[in-house]
Amino acid sequence: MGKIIEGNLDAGKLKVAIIVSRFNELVSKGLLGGAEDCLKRHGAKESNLDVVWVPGAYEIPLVAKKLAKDYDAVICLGAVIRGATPHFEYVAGEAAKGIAKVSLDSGVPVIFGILTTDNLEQALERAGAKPGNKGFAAAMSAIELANLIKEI
Ligand code: INI
Repeated sequence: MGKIIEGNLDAGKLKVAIIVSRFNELVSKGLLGGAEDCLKRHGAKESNLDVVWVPGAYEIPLVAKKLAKDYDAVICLGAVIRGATPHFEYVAGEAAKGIAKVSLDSGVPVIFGILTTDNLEQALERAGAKPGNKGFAAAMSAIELANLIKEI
């Protein structure tokens, strides 16, 4: 049998950037708290964690592209809430496409931690109001992927 390759969950040597959207800031702050909690509990050094605020989810890919040059992983956090506007489809779609493109182009894990929900209540539930903070989950993926990429 060949090798089994896995990324470990030790963040001790990782330099991580977290991009956070100010739009729906209450939700974003919950996601950010979850991501920071996860990284620190997995050994990340505070001096190796940088947080970058952007106006909205639409702006995240451009900033991720810049940051991917200098970090082991980039975590993208925000919330796009459907409401009654078609804006939702454009903002969420472009954010998702842009993040995937930056990750593939750079070879750096760029993690999609952007909630797409029908309403604010659902977004808050996933940002710490109920168990299962998606910011924490995004940070777990970042740690595992960054270490996996180093292994391969
Ligand atoms: N940005 C978000 O992060 N979430 C949203 O729900 C949202 N909505 O609904 O419009 C949103 N719009 C702003 C967008 O991300 C840009 O900041 C703006 O269009 C300027 O480019």
